[in-house]
Amino acid sequence: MWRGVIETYRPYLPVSSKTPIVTLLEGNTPLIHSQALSKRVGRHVDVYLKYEGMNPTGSFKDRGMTLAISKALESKSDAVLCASTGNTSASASAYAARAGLRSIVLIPSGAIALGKLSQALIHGARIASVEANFDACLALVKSLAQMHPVTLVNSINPHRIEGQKTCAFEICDALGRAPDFHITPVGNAGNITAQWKGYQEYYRRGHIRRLPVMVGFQAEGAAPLVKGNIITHPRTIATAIRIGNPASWQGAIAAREESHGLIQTVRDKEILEAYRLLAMEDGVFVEPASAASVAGLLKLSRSGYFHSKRIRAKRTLSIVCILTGHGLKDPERAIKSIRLPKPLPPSLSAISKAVGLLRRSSVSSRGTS
Ligand code: AN7
Repeated sequence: MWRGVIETYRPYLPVSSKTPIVTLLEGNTPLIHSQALSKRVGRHVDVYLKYEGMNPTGSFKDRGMTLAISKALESKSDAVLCASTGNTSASASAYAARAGLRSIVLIPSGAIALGKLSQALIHGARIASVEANFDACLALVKSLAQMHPVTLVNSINPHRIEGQKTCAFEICDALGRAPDFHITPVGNAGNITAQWKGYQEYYRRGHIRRLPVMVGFQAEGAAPLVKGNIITHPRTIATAIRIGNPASWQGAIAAREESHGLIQTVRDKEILEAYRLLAMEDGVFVEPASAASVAGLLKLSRSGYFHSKRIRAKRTLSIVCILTGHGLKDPERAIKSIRLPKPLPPSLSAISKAVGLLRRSSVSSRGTS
């Protein structure tokens, strides 16, 4: 039986026999081969999707939160605090509920997806909906954490990074080696930092013989790491990564430099195309921010990046795209991107016509039926 990321990777994590383990059995998410994307990228390339939306609260945050909340409990904290574009607050409030801790979350008012808000509400978080963006909320929780005896569970909490590195372990365990390329959306940059740390630790322990090239994608209107400066008013439809001053800035740059990787931008239009493509061709429903990795994959592919790498490598290349959050987090976006069906009378002919089920005999007389 799967026992969650802490029990599975205990020797790699800062826990002891005294740590009370708070888990929802996160991790062990599917690594799905995508025939559709492999074909699009080209011959001798295998594209895999690490579907982190399958975690208990629907995002990768659970990997870090199981550890952050377990350590908060161990240190006798009675409340946890975070700022969030939605997923961190969903995860923190669920794990805090399970641990019997109070959770307090600051969210940018009107800027988080409905599913995520509903999670924080139902798990009993005290929610402050702040008239400011995520970066301002993060600055506020840092101050609050200094003034009150509460544990900050944003990714500046090192336990979050420790837990999240298990994503890299799982990918290596599943493939039997590291992928050639690891592509991930980047917002506050905790995840790319954690994933790189995970690969490095597996490398140092001799579990893998090569490290992957780390590739991050930010939304064009929220790309401080690409532009090289803080973005005061970040903009993107991908609300999860609408972040202008990432906390793990240095970690992301180190991952890029040390792995000879890239951090680039994708436009909202490209994100939405990848979002629909994943749903329509792979049957995988993600939230818009998660589609940034696949949008980036396709952008790099069009530029010939993988082709030249493959020629040099003289073998099949493997690429893993991290799909950070579930599509059901943001149902409004799905409904906005596809036309909603109109209500119909309960009549066979009206329904058949609407759903494109033409009777054989009527195919030849289309338009007259
Ligand atoms: C679906 O919940 O920052 O680069 O407050 O929810 O580690 O920040 C969420 C980030 C990617 C970016 N995909 O990860 C929050 C928050 C999804 C996300 C990211 C987030 P980081």
